[in-house]
Amino acid sequence: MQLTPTQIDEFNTRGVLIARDALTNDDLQPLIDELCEWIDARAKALHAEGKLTQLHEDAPFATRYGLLCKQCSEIGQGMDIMHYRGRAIFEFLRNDHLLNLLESLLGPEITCNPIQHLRSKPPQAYENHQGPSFHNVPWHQDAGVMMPEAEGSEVVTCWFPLADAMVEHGCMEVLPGIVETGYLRHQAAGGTTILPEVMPEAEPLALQCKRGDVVLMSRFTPHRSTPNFSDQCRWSLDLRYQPTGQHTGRTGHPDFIARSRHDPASELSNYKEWCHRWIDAFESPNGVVMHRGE
Ligand SMILES: O=C(O)CCC(=O)C(=O)O
Repeated sequence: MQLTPTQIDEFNTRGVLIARDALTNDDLQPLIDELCEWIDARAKALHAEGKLTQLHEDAPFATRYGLLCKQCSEIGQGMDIMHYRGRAIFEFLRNDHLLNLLESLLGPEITCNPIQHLRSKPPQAYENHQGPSFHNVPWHQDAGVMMPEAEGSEVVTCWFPLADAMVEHGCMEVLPGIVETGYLRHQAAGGTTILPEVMPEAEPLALQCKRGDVVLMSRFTPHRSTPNFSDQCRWSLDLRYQPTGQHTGRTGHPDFIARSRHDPASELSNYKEWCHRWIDAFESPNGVVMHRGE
C-alpha cells in the first residue's frame, strides 16, 4: 500500500498519520511467535533460578508477559530488538508493506535507523513503580533522542502495536500540527522531555490503533506514552527510517540500507551480518549514542 496524496499531505501538515490496516497477520504473527519463544525460554531460566514461581504456560500472549513481570521484573531484561536479535524481527525491518508506506514519504533509497525498540508495557497495576519509565515516556520529540547533527535528517518514526492499543492499553498521545517549530529544547527529567517553557500549547490526540495500523510520525512531533489500565500487555514496536545518506543521529549503533531501487545489491539481507554489526557495536563501542536533551 502506497500512501495517497491526501495522506502525504496530512503527514506533512500534522506531523502524524495513522495508516490503517497497513500490516497483515502474516506480517505480524512471526514477530509474536518469536517473542513467545523468547519469553518462554526466559521464564524457564528464571524459574530454574527460583525467581519465578508460576510459569503461566497456558496464558495467551496478551496476558502471559504481564503475569510473569508481576512476579519478577527481570523477565524483560534483554527483550529489545538489538539485544534479542531474532530472525523474524530482522526480516520485519525490511517488510515490504512497511517500506512501501515509507517510500511514499522518503523516496526509494531508504535506510533503517538504529534507534528502534520493542516495548512491552505491562498493566500498570503490575508495575512496582509509577511515573515516567521506558514504558511511560514523557513528552518528547524523536529529534530529542538523537545527536544534534541529525536535526536536518528526515527521520520518520513508524509505531505499531502487535495487538489493539486503545486508550485503556496506554496508547501514545501526540500534539498534531507541530511541524514548523523544529527542535524544541529537551532536558533529562524522568526521561528525555521537552522543557516546560517551550512545550507547545495544543490539544493532545490519543493515537488509538488496531492491530495492523501503523503510526507515521515526524521527528518534530511531540508525543508521549500513557499508563496501561487494562489487564493486557501493550506490545508495540517503534522503528525509524530515513533517506539513505543522511545522518542517523546515533553513530555508535549500526544502520543499514533497507531498500534501494537504484542499487538493490546494497540492501542488507544477511541476518548474521546484522547480528554481527550489533554485537560489534556493543563489544567495541565507537561513535556516539546520546539523547540531545541530556
Ligand atoms: O510506545 C510508546 O508508548 C512511546 C514510544 C515513543 O515514545 C517513541 O516511539 O518515540
